[in-house]
Amino acid sequence: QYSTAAALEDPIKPPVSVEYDKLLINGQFVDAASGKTFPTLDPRSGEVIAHVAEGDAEDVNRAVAAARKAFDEGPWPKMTAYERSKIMFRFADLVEKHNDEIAALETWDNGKPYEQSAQIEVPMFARLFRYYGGWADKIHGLTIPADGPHHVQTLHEPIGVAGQIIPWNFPLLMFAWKVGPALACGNTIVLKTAEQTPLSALLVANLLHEAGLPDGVLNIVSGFGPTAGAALCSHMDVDKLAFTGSTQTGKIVLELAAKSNLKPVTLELGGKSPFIVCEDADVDKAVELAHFALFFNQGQCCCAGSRTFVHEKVYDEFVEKAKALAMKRAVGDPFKPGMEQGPQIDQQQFRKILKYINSGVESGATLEAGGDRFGTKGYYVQPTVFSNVQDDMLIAKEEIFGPVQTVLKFKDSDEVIRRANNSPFGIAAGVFTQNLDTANTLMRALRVGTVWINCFYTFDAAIPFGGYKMSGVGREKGEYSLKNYLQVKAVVTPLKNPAW
Ligand code: TXE
Repeated sequence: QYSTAAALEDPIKPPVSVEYDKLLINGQFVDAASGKTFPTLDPRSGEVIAHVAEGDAEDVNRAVAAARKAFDEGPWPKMTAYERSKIMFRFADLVEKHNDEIAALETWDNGKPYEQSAQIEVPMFARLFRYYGGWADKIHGLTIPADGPHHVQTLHEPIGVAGQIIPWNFPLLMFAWKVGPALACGNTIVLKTAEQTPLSALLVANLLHEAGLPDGVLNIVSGFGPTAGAALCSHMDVDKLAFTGSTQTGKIVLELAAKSNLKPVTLELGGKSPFIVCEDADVDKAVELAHFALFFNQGQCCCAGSRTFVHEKVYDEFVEKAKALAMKRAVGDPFKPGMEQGPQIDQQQFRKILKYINSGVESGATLEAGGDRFGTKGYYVQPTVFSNVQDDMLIAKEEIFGPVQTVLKFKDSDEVIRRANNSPFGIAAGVFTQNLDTANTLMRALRVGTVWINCFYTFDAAIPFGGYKMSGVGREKGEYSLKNYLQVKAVVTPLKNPAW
């Protein structure tokens, strides 16, 4: 079954080297004030890729001061919107020019297949910056016909210094989702990357400066959550926070914002998304899409279709085919062509996933495929499928964030709606059906931020994304994301001659 595992003993040498390993403050790459560094590890082997400057509260203070100055004194927020958009377009061009280098660094630090980085994520990153660059000169307020002899208008102004904290599952795309709209609206930024994946952000930030970004507009503090992250959340001079990560940490972020200066917070958190296969489904296609919905990116997606609900009429056939497909999945060194799955991000996540697999077995679910680590080196996990999963099992309730598919059986629409919605999360759902009425019913009944019907992970820059319930607050991407980074100022002037 997993015959290539032996090849993992000798990881392929990545076609890139690490050039940027310091903090980015006021346009300069600098050491941490403490002089400390931390290792970032290769998930294929656990070996050190580089030692990166480790920012803490003092570095956050320096970075926020630089961002504050760049906001208050300009030129960024005061530049013409067209000038800002041109810099963002130029940046997208540079990203495309350096596509393979950026992709290789992303894969080395994160473990995702190189082909995924090079053919999907880096191009999508450039697309996101073009999308937001296109918005920069289309952001404007309204004139409002209020009662009384007044001229009323709104100004849409940048909110100020944005603090942004991102995770490790999509280091580049999370950078684009956060930095793109903030720049388009004229804000300045302090970004804290995830401690597992600090490298690609520093590389692209250098290109952003090459494209003409003024010093101090984007500052990057690599480091850990409870030190650098918490300092950013508590900072009195940060005007807005955007966070992507676990629900547990999201609560801390919100609390720190409330306890300091009540800065507004957008959160994009965990999930346990239903993927619903209806009785009329073409089973072969449903199996393929459900597989993609769960296993893509090593299962490390907040909106992974991690509760696969299958109608009883097609359940047995679905399970057999889902098992066969999982066992065929190409797992291996992410730099090897044709690989679909690389290692998990780190030892902590690797152990967490294996623990959930054990819990699935212990709670009586049927292990159809996988169930163990893959090979003996690094953080690879076998593509795993459980059938006969019940709603009250931990593997059906909690976010596993790994390549573990849990298949549950249902009888009718009302039942599956009730069970799908019976979760504290509400980030996304997949629906697989040929029946328009079923699709219409489910899309309205599901309490989630995105419903993909007969598709999954369609992530166009223009489509808003975010969670209901404990999956988050606010929306990213699309036009909706702009309002996270704007203040609305109402301006009222009396009219001397109300007749005109
Ligand atoms: O998340 P954390 P972790 C889920 C997934 C995963 C679990 C734990 O289930 O298994 O979370 O992952 C920063 N103040 N998701 O531990 O801790 C941290 O440094 C401020 C879902 O990696 O939330 C990193 O930059 N910041 C998810 C970021 O928060 C703090 C993506 C995310 O880390 C902090 C990742 C603090 N006190 C994990 N503590 C998604 N929604 O896509 C940590 N951080």
